[in-house]
Amino acid sequence: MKEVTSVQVAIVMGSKSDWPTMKVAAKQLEQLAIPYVKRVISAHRMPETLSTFAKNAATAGIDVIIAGAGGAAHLPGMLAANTLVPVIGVPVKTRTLNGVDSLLSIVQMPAGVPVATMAIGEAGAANAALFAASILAGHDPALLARLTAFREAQTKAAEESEAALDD
Ligand code: RP5
Repeated sequence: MKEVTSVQVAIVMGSKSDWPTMKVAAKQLEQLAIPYVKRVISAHRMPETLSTFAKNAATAGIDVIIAGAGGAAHLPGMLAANTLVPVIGVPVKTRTLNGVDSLLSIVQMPAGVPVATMAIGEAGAANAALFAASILAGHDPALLARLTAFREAQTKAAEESEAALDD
């Protein structure tokens, strides 16, 4: 079994302005006790840094990359182009086009370079963390137990929510 390293997930965002969205992924990882690093790496403003980061990700012990970007959101795709570490893309909601631009930029990858694209915004960020957890849980029984408990608690909360409905 693979040794669990100190950092398993990298949360990468194109701008500091993406952090309110990507923080949701960070909090979800923390809830599941998954170690992560967070980085601001702009595909357009920092192309050399992007390339170096992605090429070194696997040897740095990163098992999954969560990449959030908005607008012409090339970050997840360009990370995926430079590494075999799985990349999960989060389309950040934009002021002008509500994140549909981000979604289409991230999801429409050419065959051969996959990005697992989540929903726009905070739901996508939360699910990116949970998707990363599912990937990692295949080799980590303790994480699998935490993820199972998360799902069970979620189901229980949904079932109990019915009792709080107004007349
Ligand atoms: C993208 O451009 C970033 O991911 C961000 O969502 C968007 C706007 O960036 P800022 O102008 O706020 O830095 O690269």
